[in-house]
Amino acid sequence: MLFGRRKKNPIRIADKRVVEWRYATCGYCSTGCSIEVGINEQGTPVASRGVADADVNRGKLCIKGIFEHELFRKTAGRGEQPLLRQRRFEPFQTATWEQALDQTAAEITRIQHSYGRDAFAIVSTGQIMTEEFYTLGKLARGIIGTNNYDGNTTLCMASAVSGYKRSFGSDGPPGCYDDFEHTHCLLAFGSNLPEQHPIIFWRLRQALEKRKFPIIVVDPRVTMFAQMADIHLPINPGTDLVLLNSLAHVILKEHLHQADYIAAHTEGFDEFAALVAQYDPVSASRICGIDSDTIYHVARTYAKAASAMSIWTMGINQSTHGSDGVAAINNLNLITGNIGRPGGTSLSITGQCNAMGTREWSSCSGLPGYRYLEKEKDRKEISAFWGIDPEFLPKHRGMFMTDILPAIETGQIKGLWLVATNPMTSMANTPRIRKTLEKLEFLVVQDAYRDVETNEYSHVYLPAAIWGEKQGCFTNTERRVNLISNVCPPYGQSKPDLWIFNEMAKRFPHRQPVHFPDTAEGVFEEMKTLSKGRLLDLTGMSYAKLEKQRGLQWPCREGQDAGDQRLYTDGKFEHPSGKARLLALPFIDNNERPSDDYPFWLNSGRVVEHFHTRTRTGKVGNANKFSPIPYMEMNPDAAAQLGIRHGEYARLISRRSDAVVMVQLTQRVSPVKVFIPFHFHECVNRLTLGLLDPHSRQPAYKQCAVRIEPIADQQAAAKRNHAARTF
Ligand SMILES: Nc1nc2c(c(=O)[nH]1)N[C@H]1C(S)=C(S)[C@@H](COP(=O)(O)OP(=O)(O)OC[C@H]3O[C@@H](n4cnc5c(=O)[nH]c(N)nc54)[C@H](O)[C@@H]3O)O[C@H]1N2
Ligand SMILES: Nc1nc2c(c(=O)[nH]1)N[C@H]1C(S)=C(S)[C@@H](COP(=O)(O)OP(=O)(O)OC[C@H]3O[C@@H](n4cnc5c(=O)[nH]c(N)nc54)[C@H](O)[C@@H]3O)O[C@H]1N2
Ligand code: SF4
Ligand SMILES: [Mo]
Repeated sequence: MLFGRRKKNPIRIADKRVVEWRYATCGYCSTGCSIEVGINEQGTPVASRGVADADVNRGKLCIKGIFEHELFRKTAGRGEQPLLRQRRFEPFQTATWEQALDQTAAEITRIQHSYGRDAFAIVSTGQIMTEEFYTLGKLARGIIGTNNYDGNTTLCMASAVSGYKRSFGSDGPPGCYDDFEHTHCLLAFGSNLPEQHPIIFWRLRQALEKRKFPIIVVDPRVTMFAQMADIHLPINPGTDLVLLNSLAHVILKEHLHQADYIAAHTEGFDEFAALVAQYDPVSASRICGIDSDTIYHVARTYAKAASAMSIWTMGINQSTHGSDGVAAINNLNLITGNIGRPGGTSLSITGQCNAMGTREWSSCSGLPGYRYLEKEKDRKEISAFWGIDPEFLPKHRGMFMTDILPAIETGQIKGLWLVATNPMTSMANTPRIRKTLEKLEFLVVQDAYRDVETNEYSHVYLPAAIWGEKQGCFTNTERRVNLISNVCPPYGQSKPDLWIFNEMAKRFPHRQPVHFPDTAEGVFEEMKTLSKGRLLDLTGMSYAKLEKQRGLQWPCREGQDAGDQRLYTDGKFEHPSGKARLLALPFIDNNERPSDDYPFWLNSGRVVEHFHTRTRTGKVGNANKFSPIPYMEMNPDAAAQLGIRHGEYARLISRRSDAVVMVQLTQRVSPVKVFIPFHFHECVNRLTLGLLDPHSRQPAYKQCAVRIEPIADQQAAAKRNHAARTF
């Protein structure tokens, strides 16, 4: 008997006539997949493939990576040449690079002279190369000299950075993907790994195929990850800290903690134990919505596992107690002795392709190489190395991105330079951001795409080259430094960000004579020198070695063949005492909550096919076609009560503003919650409040209250939506 089709119809892969494959690293998420872009005889990028011998992705790519070569050909909306205008909203005039850079430098100088050095702010990103971050940091701190310099990583990784610093004395995720191969229990908080980090998820699946271990997913929504988990904890929004304190409560009460590890390697135990004593599972369950039996079960499973690891992403970081949530995850791993061991770790899954590079080298929150502005020794070291007056450096970090925008509102900041970030779409409360940007005397937008919404408010637009059009490194979630090497030339007259920063530095000759290497490799060598002997030692790396070994994890010291897989393996931490800190973290309930007028919890996040504000995936047909318009996940019972049907448009109203979305009915969300992907302009962020975490200043994008109304005129809503969304 014959099963299946008699005649197989093998998939034919079109011959793209590739003559050369060029090595790079994917420019979307922080997984850090090694990619090769195929070039045809005409020099056009025509295909992408995963690199088989790269440890991260082992030949695989996700849907975004596999179509990445299309970015070099789909040039709709790309910036071809610099643009200038005297007044915002007037038509732009094309300009030469000279004119655009001169104009920008003149405005920076004017604003600083009139209002003080800190009245000009700079906000960068997690999406340029580490060499570019380092150079921008040198320019911002050493030449322009503004303390109001930060990155969009405040929207993304700030809570992880802050939590790691508070617990371990330094930033730096201590684990790696190989931990999946060794762990006996994985606990994931607010992370939808299969969609947001598909290849890290694939690594996890591979480990699970060899050896079964429990997967526990904490997420208010039934995500793809929750669906494959052994245990799903549908937590009440914004209450992870309560659950974490309660897990610790059970572990201490039942003596499941590692007393020897705690005594040898931590401090603060007594205060911590006294605090978690108040979080018995019955009381905790009333706040976090997870029943007490399940809390006991998870606590015992985690603590009794031979090794256990926690991962988390935005469900923790984007919260009013994001930093505390991170520190509480670190607490859990410290009391169970799960730090720096194979399969035992506290691993922040990072976000953007180079979210790590900005944390390490950008000088946004401090000085390069995890140095602090607050430490005199660090200021002296860097000022001597750059050749600047140490007094020129501020003694404390300045404003975070989320404080810079309100400071424009109050007139404290008059000029802004945005590098590779699109706050008009990505910041909470769009109507407020709109009014804020209108107040600026001068805005310069440096972005690969001129159609990026924020550019509507700029005076100068500087067109940047995208990742494959330049050279440099990204650091991924497991601290692996990966190389990208000039896959093709920059589009039009666009220029690598490194070139733009170097050219800008030349326009402040009267300030301080600082050396700026011309090439990315020259900058990398400078960073290596500064990294020597530090936690993030790079001295054992070179560009050639990075390509040959498909990335290297830091620390990688001189003479080392490969980098260290894990941090803190000896139980020594970066606090002056050498110990990690167990922190007592009381829960404060300060979120906006559903009420009679606004009865739904609004949650927001991502889908696999899109990246952020869609400047890129919105133009790639094979990504955009899956969700070309904004939509909302809504529970069928809640929709029925309001008379809303699947596929219809509905209006959401929050205390900030309103938005119209198409309704997708699904059991993924409970009747009191809705979820909207944040990729669309004038959509979910018109509604969000974005209360800030007190330590990290990261916005709580995932919790606010809305009301939902059906729309009578469906045709008008569809027309409006279609017109507004298609590129
Ligand atoms: N396809 C794709 N991949 C991406 C990106 C992209 O835009 N598209 N962006 C990259 C970037 S920069 C980032 S930061 C990462 C983000 O990666 P993730 O954090 O995994 O993605 P999100 O969808 O933002 O949020 C994850 C989950 O948090 C849950 N959540 C909401 N509130 C809570 C809560 O109170 N507690 C808990 N425990 N969970 C909660 C949401 O329901 C959601 O499922 O993805 C990276 N990868
Ligand atoms: N409601 C809600 N809002 C959110 C989130 C959420 O979960 N919910 N998540 C937040 C998070 S985690 C993040 S990371 C932010 C992301 O928010 P943004 O950083 O504002 O979003 P992107 O679309 O990634 O913007 C990056 C820009 O850089 C440009 N670009 C790409 N490569 C280059 C380059 O090499 N050089 C230059 N100069 N430009 C380049 C792109 O065209 C794009 O315009 O959004 C945040 N906003
Ligand atoms: S998992 Fe992330 S890094 Fe890998 S191909 Fe997909 S988007 Fe790129
Ligand atoms: Mo992010």
